[in-house]
Amino acid sequence: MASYFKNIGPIRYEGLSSKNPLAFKHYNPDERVEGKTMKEHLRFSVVYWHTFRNRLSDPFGAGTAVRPWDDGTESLANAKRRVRAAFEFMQKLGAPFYAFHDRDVAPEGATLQATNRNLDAVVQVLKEEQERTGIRLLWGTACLFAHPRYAHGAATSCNADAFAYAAAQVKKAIEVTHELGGSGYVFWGGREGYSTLLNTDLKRELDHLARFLHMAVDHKKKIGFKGQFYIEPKPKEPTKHQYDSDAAACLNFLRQYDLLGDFKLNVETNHATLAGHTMQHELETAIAAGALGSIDANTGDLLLGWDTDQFPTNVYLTTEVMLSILKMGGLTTGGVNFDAKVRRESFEPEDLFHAHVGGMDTFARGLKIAAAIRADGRLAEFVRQRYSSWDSGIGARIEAGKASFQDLEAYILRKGEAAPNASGRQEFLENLINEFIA
Ligand code: XLS
Ligand code: NI
Ligand code: NI
Repeated sequence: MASYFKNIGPIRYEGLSSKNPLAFKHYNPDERVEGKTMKEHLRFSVVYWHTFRNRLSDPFGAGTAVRPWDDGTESLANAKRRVRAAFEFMQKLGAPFYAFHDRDVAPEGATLQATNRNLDAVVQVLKEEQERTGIRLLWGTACLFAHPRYAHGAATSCNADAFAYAAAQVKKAIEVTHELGGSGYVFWGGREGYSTLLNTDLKRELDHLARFLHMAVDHKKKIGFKGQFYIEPKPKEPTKHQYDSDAAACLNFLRQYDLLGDFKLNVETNHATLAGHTMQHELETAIAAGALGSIDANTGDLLLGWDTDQFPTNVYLTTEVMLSILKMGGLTTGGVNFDAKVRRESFEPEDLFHAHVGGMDTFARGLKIAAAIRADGRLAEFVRQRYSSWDSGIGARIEAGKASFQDLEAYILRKGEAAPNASGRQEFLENLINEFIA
């Protein structure tokens, strides 16, 4: 079989003393943390779109990516060769999962039939490569934002035909995800939003989106697909406002339209930033609703106001993420999916390895640090203590629903003044975290 990364061997764990840039210093797949291996905890996933389709262009200049296996054409032969290159890359990296959009893997044809035939042909190659390598599909999705027919949106388009086309496309994308044994399917509403409310019937569009998702759930059941459905929140870009603007907005939408039982959230770091939140805020919001499913692991640049999708390198960030995920009890169907791209200046194939090795090591460090913080116990104990007034007495009665406003008035009249507050000790806690990061 042809090799597309001849100069690069399998990436191995060499530990902290290694100076080999293409080795893991922290990610040791078989090392156990809190009773599971790192591989089981982190469930790393490579995204097809940024890693194998992104030419690294920007609004000011052409693509710079050097990808010797890709002849730049939309031919089926090129698409199939790309699959081989992708699986060689993922196997050498040791990533157990990948994710794709339908249009990332196979070219569009002149008709939907022709497009679906192309997709089926490439899916056969994906299947072969999955079997050969043991790499699995974390989730599939449909690209409902690139084609001009979706200019006004897909499930929220003013044009019913665009909605119908999107439904046909998603039907097929769910079917191929099922065929490939995917553990999930993502809905990211790239153009499900508006540019101006002057031309937008917001209520009608939201109703349509809900109708679309209900049809997706029906189809999922019909074909027996057991994977998890996710919604991926993002506030803007490409639209001015997207309906799935953040975790809270998604949860409200899902609850309002009776979809919460069938969806979880796929939370992305850079989207949290664009929404004016921290990743930790988004994760905790999803977890509080029992709805965190998976994460798109990347990071933005605070000086650039768009979705720069950089690889995560900040250990503080990954520590916070892993603290939340461990507290939740770990990922099940989801994973740590690197929805991230190398910079335009990092155009060589080797850069794809550096980027992923760095992201994986940063998450492995975050995992180990979070586990150490949990084993130490002081952070959790502080939070437990902080809420101890709710464990007995009046607090316990309120929590149990056994107190009315009248009871609480009588209680305070009897007592005179509330018990004094204790310090929140934010700085102490920040220092505590740094003790483990150092
Ligand atoms: C774009 C989104 C997208 C989804 C998949 O900003 O992150 O890549 O993850 O459609
Ligand atoms: Ni994403
Ligand atoms: Ni994104």
